[in-house]
Amino acid sequence: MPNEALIVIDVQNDFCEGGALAVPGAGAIVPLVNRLIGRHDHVVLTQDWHPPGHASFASAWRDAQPFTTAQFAYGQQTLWPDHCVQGTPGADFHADLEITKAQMIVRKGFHTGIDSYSAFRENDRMTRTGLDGYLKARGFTRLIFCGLALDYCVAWSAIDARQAGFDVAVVQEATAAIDLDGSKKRMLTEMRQAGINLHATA
Ligand code: VGL
Ligand code: ZN
Repeated sequence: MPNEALIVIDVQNDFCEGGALAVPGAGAIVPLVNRLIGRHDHVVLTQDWHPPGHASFASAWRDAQPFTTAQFAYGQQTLWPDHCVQGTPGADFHADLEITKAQMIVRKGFHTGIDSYSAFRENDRMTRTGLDGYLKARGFTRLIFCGLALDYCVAWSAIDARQAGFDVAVVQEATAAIDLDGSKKRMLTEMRQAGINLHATA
């Protein structure tokens, strides 16, 4: 469909088995994501792309452990293990991901003091990545999401896409969740409430 784009979120080594922030079941979605890429004319990829010492890394804080939270200028923020550091193998796309067809690659999380789960707006909820302008300029009205992680970057991106006025579907089978403190159930509910179509299968 000419007005539809597939957005593949953060299918990077650090989120896959053996990576610094491995999401359970991540590797298994790659063939399904590739099948979706094969079926779409317009494909956008996103890449989590943090500088060393990024504020979302627990290691950047004194005595902090990953998977706890800290108070940032913009609010409560989860602290993560160091992951997807710019230019490192962990930040590369999964070796089997079919990236050739991608028309656009959006990098996010590069401001040292601000995390960015969403591909549209950083976690301060104010700094914009420019993706909605790009998609609207290209005439897309319907976005299909897949990738990692369902309950963080996929969910936040999909919800922001709805707020930007797009029709939105998430192909749940082609995602995997971190599920930290009930985040999977919570974000599935939030996505449904936002009017996002949650497809079970690819
Ligand atoms: C992500 C946590 C930290 C994601 C990125 O891609 O879902 N989650 N950075
Ligand atoms: Zn990150």
